Amino acid sequence: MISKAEREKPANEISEKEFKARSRRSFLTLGLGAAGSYLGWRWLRTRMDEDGIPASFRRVFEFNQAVTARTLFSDKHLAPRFPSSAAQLIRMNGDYGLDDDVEVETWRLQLTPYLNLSAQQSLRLAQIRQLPKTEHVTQFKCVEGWSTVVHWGGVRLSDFIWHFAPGSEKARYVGLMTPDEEYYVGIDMPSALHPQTLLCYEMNGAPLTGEHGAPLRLVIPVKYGIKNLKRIGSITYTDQRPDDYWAERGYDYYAAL
Ligand SMILES: Nc1nc2c(c(=O)[nH]1)N[C@H]1C(S)=C(S)[C@@H](COP(=O)(O)O)O[C@H]1N2
Ligand SMILES: [Mo]
Repeated sequence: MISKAEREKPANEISEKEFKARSRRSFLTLGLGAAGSYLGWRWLRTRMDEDGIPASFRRVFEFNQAVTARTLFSDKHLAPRFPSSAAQLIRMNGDYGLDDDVEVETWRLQLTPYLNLSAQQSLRLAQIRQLPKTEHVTQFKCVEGWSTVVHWGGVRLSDFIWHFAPGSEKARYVGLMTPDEEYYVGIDMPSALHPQTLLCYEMNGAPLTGEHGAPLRLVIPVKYGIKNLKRIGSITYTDQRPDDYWAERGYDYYAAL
């Protein structure tokens, strides 16, 4: 379970300055180590890659970056965060469940709490937006082999649960579906409660567009794109493993990164 302090800690991106300082520090540490050996240096010199950085050096640097990402950036296994200047436009991929036009005014999120601990609810976007806004800049990865750094804004799914369906965090799964039920995903509760798991209404500082899942989409950086359901119509808390569109077609149910 995530502590109160952890929940309230902002998931915002680190500043660009800090990001650069961290990279510089790890680079310098490695640089000193490499300089220690003249023979090593000679060997490195013979293996420059296209940027003039020795290939073996780069490999160590990249490995070091990955370790840095895990140890410094992530107390609780946070996905690596990037400066907002690294955010890019993401391609549109996958349009199951996006056929109908959906207006923010008429759209409602149908919420079915765990074991009916509280009543079913039909929520407007304005109600959801009242929860604390959370942003992060993270890498979005599709199983097809591409990735994009995106700046997301919305509310934490954990905040949403505690506010609208307290007790539902005891369920084993969260099931999400598009309004027309054409696309659907199942998320294990630990991943749903992860501090970077968001119900998003903003992308790169602008309101989410229709093709990217307006009015509200799931962004879950600990999982592949297939789990990041666009245009949520319903959320259900349950112990039965919810149906999952791509799991039914042979993909791993958890699609964890
Ligand atoms: N409703 C819906 N959500 C979806 C999909 C889809 O087909 N329909 N495709 C998924 C896949 S495979 C990916 S990679 C991402 C792509 O999100 P994007 O279009 O914002 O880049 O959306 C995910 N969510
Ligand atoms: Mo994808």
